[in-house]
Amino acid sequence: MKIGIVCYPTFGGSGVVATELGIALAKKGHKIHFITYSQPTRLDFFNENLFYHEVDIRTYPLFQYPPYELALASTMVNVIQYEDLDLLHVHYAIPHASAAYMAKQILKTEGRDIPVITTLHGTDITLVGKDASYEPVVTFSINASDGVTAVSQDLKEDTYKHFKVTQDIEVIPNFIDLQRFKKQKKDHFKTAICPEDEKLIVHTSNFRKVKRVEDVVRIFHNIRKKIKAKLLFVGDGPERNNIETLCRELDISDDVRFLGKLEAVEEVLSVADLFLMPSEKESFGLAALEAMACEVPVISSNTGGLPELMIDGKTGFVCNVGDVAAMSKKALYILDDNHLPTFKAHALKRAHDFDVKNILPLYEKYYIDVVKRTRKVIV
Ligand code: GMT
Repeated sequence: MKIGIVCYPTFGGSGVVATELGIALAKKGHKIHFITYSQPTRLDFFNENLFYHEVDIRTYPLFQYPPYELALASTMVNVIQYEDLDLLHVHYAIPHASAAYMAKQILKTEGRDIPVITTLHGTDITLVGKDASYEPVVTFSINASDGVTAVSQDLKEDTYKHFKVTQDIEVIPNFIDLQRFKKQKKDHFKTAICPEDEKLIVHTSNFRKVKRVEDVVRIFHNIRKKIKAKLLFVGDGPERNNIETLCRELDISDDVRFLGKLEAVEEVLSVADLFLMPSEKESFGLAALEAMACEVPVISSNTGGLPELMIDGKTGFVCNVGDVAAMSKKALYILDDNHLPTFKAHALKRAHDFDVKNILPLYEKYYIDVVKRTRKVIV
C-alpha cells in the first residue's frame, strides 16, 4: 500500500511509534510517505520505500500565529494527489486529525475519497484534547475519521468518557523492535558510571509535570539510604531545573547524572537494573516497554495503560500514583540480588508480547478493513 504518515517528529512517544511503524511497514514493502514539519528523529537512514515531505510553513507579519494546520492540510493534499496514496494515517489528534479532515474534504471535490485513520496516543485525549479550547474540534475530527485506534484499552475508555465519540475505536497496542532494543554488552559504560558496582536506576521522559519526576528523585533517595546506587536521567524538559534543585537539597547530586536527549537510549538501558515510571497518567508507557526489552524491570504507577503492559510482581511492580514509600520498598526488593535476575527475565519475556512482528499485522489488517469500507473514488 501507499501510506501517508503524519506525526510529531520530535522525541515524544507518539512520534517514535509513528516513525517505527512507518519503518516496519517500509521493510515489508509498503511505500511510506512521512508528512511532518521536520525530519523524524529516528528516520535517519536510506530505504527505497521511505519518503519524507516537509510541511513548509510560510509566515507573514499579519500572522501572530503561523497557520500550521493549513500548511499541513495543503501538504497532505499535494502528497496524496501526486503520490497517489491509498491511506492517510495520522498520529496524535491535535491538529493532525482536523487537518486530515480538511485535506479529505478538499480531495473529495476532486473526486477522491482518501481514507483517514487517527491514532490516539494519550495526552491528545487525557490532557490537551479534553480542554475546552480544543474539545469540539477533537470530538468532531475523531468522529470524522474513517478509522480510529488507541494504544491501550484504558485510552479507548477514557476517550469514550471524555468525548461524545460515536466511532468504534480499535485498540492496537504500541510495539517494540527487539532487534534494536536488546541488552547490549556495555560493561565499560557500567564500570564508568558505577565503579563500585552500584545498582543503576534509570528514568527517561520529557520531564513534564505528568511524569512526576520528583517522585523518581525521592524514590532514589530512599533506595540510596539502604544500598549503593546511581541514577541516570535521559531526556529533558520543563521540570529539569526543579529536579536538579531537589537533588541538591537531598544531597544526592553526586549520584545523579543528567544525560540529556540521548538518541541511543538502548545503550543506557543495557546497563540498568531498574526503570522508574511513576507518572500521573500514561496511556501506554512506551519508555517502560523499551526498558523491559533491554531486560530492565520497571516500577510504575497504576495509571492509564500501564497495568495492561506490566505484570505486577513479575515484570516489576505497579503502585498507586504518588506512593513513593511503596515504590521505594518494592524497588529495594527488586534490586536484591536474589530477586533481580528473575525480574529481568520476566521483563524481557513480557516485552516479546509487544514485538513489532506481532503488532504490525494488526495495523495492516486494520488498514485493509478501513480502505475496503471507504469508497476510494467518488463518481
Ligand atoms: O508521554 C508524553 O508526554 C509524550 C506522549 C506523546 O504523545 O508523544 O506520549 C504518549 O504516547 C506514547 C506513545 O503512544 C505513550 O507511550 C505514552 O504513554 C503517552 N503519554 C501519556 O499518556 C502521558
